[in-house]
Amino acid sequence: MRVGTDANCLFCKIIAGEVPGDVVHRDDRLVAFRDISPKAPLHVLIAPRDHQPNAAASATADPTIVGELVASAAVIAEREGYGAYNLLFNTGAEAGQTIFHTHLHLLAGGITALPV
Ligand code: IU
Repeated sequence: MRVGTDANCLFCKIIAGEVPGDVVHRDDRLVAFRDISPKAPLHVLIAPRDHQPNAAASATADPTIVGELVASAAVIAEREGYGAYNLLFNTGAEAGQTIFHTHLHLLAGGITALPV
């Protein structure tokens, strides 16, 4: 599958390593990095390399990718020492989405505020 990027997208730049990010996992399909403004002791964003504006668009473009994000969240949470966690996709500006590159919020250890 051809991986699309958007030259104006911050998360595309973090994924490409052009902008620094606290990356906790990267592979050929996705990149995971710590949220710059964490809302829980563990707050990681897991983003597909392929630029799509939200999770629904990613699921349409690449039907397996959303499952891969969720599976990656489980691995990262366990590695960070958390057996329980919350997952969230904000979709649409009215729902609090601010970065229009698909990302799954992984939160664990006690949410202090919703990441919206
Ligand atoms: P949202 O679902 O689009 O609202 O989430 C965007 C997240 O990206 C939000 O939690 C920000 O704190 C986070 N973030 C980041 O980790 N690094 C950045 O440089 C910027 C935003 I700008």
